[in-house]
Amino acid sequence: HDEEAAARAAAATADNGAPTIFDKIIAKEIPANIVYEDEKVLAFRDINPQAPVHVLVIPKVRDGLTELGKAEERHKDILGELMYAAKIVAEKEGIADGFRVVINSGPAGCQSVYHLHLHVLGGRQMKWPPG
Ligand code: D5M
Repeated sequence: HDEEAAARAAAATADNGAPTIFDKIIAKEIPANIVYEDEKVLAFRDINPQAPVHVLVIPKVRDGLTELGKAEERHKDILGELMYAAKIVAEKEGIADGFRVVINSGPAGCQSVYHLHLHVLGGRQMKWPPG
């Protein structure tokens, strides 16, 4: 059944608090095409780009922030840092006049990597609604 397969796929990628591939990118154990980095955030090109510019912005320390739906009060500062870094990335990539920021949260939000990340997308005309 399609529904069963979808449920299995969602469960397979649901948040279990385990380290993710992004920890290896932060530790520079696997390569990434880094476009911006500061003390708190790292931004690198998505391996499966959905637009001419597709950059992921992540906190260098996850601190339990696996998904936006599980954010707590203590995460408010880093959430602001991530949003501001998205704007810096857009400027660096030359798309500051028009771009999109997406956060997928949880299985129904189509999240696949449980280390909170902002998708910064641009370089083409974006459409609404997203899928
Ligand atoms: O988005 C997770 C995103 O992470 C998805 O667009 C692919 C991307 N990804 C996965 N592995 C890598 C590596 N190694 N480098 C760069 N990008 C990667 P989500 O919102 O969780 O569906």
